[in-house]
Amino acid sequence: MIIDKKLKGLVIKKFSDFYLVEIKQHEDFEFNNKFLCKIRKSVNFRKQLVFVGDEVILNQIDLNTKRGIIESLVKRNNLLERPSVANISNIYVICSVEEPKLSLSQVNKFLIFAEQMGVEVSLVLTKCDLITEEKTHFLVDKFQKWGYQAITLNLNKPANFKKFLIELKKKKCSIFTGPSGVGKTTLLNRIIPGLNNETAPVSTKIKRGKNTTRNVELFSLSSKSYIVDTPGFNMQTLEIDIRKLPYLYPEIYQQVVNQGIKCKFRNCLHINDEGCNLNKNFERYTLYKEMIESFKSHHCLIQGD
Ligand SMILES: Nc1nc2c(ncn2[C@@H]2O[C@H](COP(=O)(O)OP(=O)(O)O)[C@@H](O)[C@H]2O)c(=O)[nH]1
Ligand SMILES: [Mg+2]
Ligand SMILES: [Zn+2]
Repeated sequence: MIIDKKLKGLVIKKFSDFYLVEIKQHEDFEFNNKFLCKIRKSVNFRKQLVFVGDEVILNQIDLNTKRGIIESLVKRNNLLERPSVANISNIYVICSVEEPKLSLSQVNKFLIFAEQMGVEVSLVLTKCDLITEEKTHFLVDKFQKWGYQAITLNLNKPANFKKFLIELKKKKCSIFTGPSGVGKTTLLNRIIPGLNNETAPVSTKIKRGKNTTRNVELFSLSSKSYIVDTPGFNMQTLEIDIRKLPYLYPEIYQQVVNQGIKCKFRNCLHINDEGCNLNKNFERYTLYKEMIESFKSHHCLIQGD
């Protein structure tokens, strides 16, 4: 039976020529809501332009063969590259407090990388079971000052994980990023029942490339929430307009945007004191300054996995 109606769906997985598209339960029909779809040949958008996370309009939905045809693409909000995922609403920067040791400069780079996507950014500290409660509080305090309410995960405190899961179920489409070995895959395996992706301690991790054949896939967490399973972000180049950099630091944009401080020069990078009215008395200022300097000489690389 073919439904003679256009319906909106979400691309949850992409194969070479096919797209797995999920349609939310529709009032008129009862059906398995995943359809294997191809793009209509005559349409004037090219097939490589549809990504996981994209909303598409389907036609000729066949309930027996679970096939459909993609008619058109709904305008997307954003597109993350390498891996390509559309319409992300939340980026969670995952870092471990130990094994591997927390590097503030690395956390900073991942946060900035996430912020430039223009979506909601959160920080998750894993492996808090490896440090004392005092140290955990110290870190939460530190990142609070950076502008982030860090979520702390601890193997001995399942309540923290439950709370995190409840939060994720309220977000439209979340993705994890962060250094290798911090526990991203372990977390995803707990969040998505039956996923069973391979995890490994840093010491035994094989260099990048191991997981790259795995496809990006969206998993539904609730009726309005998805999480992205990805083989990871590879080496990323932070290619950001240097003038935008100050706006990616909550400590700076709060002063500039909310408090309305004005410096003498428009596009002030807040590096020199002359005519600059930024209060530089915040912890991350040194990291900010270093990033500005490194942007002036070369692009700044961060290593994911
Ligand atoms: N102690 C401790 N170890 C963890 C925790 N989460 C993950 N691990 C371990 O950290 C290692 C790396 O985890 P993995 O999920 O592969 O990290 P990924 O590279 O970020 O995907 C594995 O050996 C995990 O068992 C945690 O909360 N506490
Ligand atoms: Mg992993
Ligand atoms: Zn300034």
